[in-house]
Formats: sequence, C-alpha cells, structure tokens
Amino acid sequence: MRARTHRYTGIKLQLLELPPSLAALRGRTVYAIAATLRPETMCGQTNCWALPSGTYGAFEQKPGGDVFVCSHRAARNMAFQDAFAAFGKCEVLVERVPGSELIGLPLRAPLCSYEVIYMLPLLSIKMGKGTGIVTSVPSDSPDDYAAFTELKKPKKQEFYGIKPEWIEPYEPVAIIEIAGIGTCAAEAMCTKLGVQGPGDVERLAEAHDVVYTQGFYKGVMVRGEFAGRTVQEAKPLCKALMVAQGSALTYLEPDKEVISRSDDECVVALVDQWCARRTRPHHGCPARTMPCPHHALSAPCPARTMPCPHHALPAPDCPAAPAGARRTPCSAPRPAR
Ligand code: ZZB
Repeated sequence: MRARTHRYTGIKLQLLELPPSLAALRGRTVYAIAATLRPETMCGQTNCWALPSGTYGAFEQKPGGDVFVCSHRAARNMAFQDAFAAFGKCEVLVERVPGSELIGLPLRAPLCSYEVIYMLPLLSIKMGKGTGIVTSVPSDSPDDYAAFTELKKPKKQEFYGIKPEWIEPYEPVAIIEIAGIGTCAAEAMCTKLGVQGPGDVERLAEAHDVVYTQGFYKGVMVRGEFAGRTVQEAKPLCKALMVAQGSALTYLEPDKEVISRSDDECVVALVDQWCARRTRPHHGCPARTMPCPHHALSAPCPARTMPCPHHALPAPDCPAAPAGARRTPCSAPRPAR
C-alpha cells in the first residue's frame, strides 16, 4: 500500500480571545491552524469549525513567538517541516486544549470578507486528518453549507450552547461562479440532490465531488484579489499571497495512516537527502539501500533531492545523486510517540 502526501494550506486564524486553558498565554499571538485544500475560497469564510470532544494542543513556533493551536498529530508533522524552531521538535505550551473551550471564540481570518468570525462545533471533524480545525466556506463546501444551515436553527443553537450573534449575522458569500451551477454551488447542489442535513453522508459526498470537480475545472473567481481568474489560476496565487503575508503555511501529511516497522506513526518530513527504492534500480543507481525504520514516508523532498516514496537510505555511490545531496545514512531523530 503506497502512501502519498496531502499538501494542505494551513490557514492562521488569530484568536481574539483566549479560552481558560490558554489563559497563561495572554499577551501572545495565538492562531488556530485550519487545514484546507481550497486556499482560493478564503474570502468565503463565514466561521471556523472545531470538534467539541477533540483535544488540541498549543505549540510555540519559536521561543517567545507565535503560538499554534492544532491537533498534536498535526504539530508533530509540522515539526518535521520547518514550522518550529528545532527540526523534529515541537515545544508544547499547553498539552490539553479541549475543543469545547474553542467554541464561541472570535477569530480574525485571512482574506475573509467578515472582519470577525466565530469558532463553531462540527461533529464530523476527524482528528486524524489535517489539523483537526476546519475553516468553513458554506458557499463552496456542501459539508459546511449543511452544518452551517443546521446551526442557523434556534433549537440547534440552544442545544449546542451557541449564541445567535456567532452565526445569525453571517451568510454564505458568492465567491466562485461555476457555469451551469451558478455562485454558491454548495447550496445549489445540496438543494438539487435533496441533502437532508449534516448527517446525510452519501448525498453530501456526491455534492462534494460535483462541487469540487466542477469548481476546479469550470470555476471563475467573482470576489477577492483574484476576481476574474479561473479557480485553477487563483488557487496558487491565493496561497502565495497568504504565505507572503505570514497568514498561511504549507502543511503536509501522509494521505493515510502509515505505521513504521518500529511501530511509530510516520510523518512527512522535509529532509535534505535523496532516496531510492530498495527493490529496483533508481535513476541508474544499484539498489544498495535500506529502509529507515524511524523516519517519514513520501517526503516531498526539496527540489535538489529526489522523491522518497518509502524513505530508503541513499546509496552512497550512486552516480545519479544530485549535487549537494547528503549521502550519509538517515540520522533523523526518531519521532517521539
Ligand atoms: C475550506 C474549504 C472550502 C474546503 C471549500 C473544501 C471546500 P477533501 O476535500 O475531502 O479531500 N477538512 C480539513 N480537515 C478536516 C478534518 N479534520 N475533518 C473533516 N474535514 C476536514 O478534504 C479537504 C477538505 O476537508 C478541506 O478543505 C477542509 O475543508 C476539510 F469550498 O477547507 B476545506 C467541495 C469542497 N470545498
């Protein structure tokens, strides 16, 4: 079974108030990090989602610097992607940030059409995917649209302890026009397919696929910095803009759970080495390599290195080794459990 890499954009949503578990961090800049594959949709954000029963952590980017709130698993991946001061290490400031405490926090989100949005509960969040925090774009994500519409109901607000002002003033924002579907494609597809609510998993999956594919191939931006551009053009531009602003980062993780022979959960690491598969010659290199038991898979290697599908050790005498590639065996620290 071959694992690939999911290349997310980590959106930095600044917490404008701190919950009790983060009280000691008063005065620091704290961000909830949401993982998205749709950076071009950020002008359509209306709220953010957290899992009330989830456990998050607070991690220091560098000594005295910004603080990231996300799942422990995501922080561990980030630690191997130069997101923190020391490679492979994340400084945990607060071990346990209950998801329930994040609900109702006001946030400032990059490129967002609303100045302030709120963190709301979403029960379908998977803590083993992305950062465990999801930014919500109900115009173009059927899952967001269904959950957002549900929380507009006063009974649901009461049930979840949501104040009306956290959601009432917000409406989906038209950001992408898709020929044959229109703007606010998520609402159009949910209506067309008769989606019954956030629990209507099958229809939501169908709506998701249509909106995602049609948006990608036919979508044109009608709002934001890149209005008039196609979605395909706007995607990297929006991401680059946010990264340049310091309001987003690249976040990578394996697209499925990968367990090493040493029983560690594998991460995606940016490592300065090139790799080869041990089972067959690679770029003319004899297969004199061994798998690394302690380290990451599917590393999206820096440009000067070769792709690493299984994180094998480099063969020291390979004539195809790119200039500057490290030819020493993998000495990366074994990730903490
Ligand atoms: C904003 C956004 C706007 C998203 C959109 C989608 C869409 P996928 O599409 O299934 O491969 N997501 C991220 N992390 C989680 C999580 N832990 N649990 C549940 N959902 C999560 O997955 C990528 C999308 O899943 C991400 O991109 C995020 O929602 C959500 F207009 O971020 B997205 C048609 C989709 N449109």
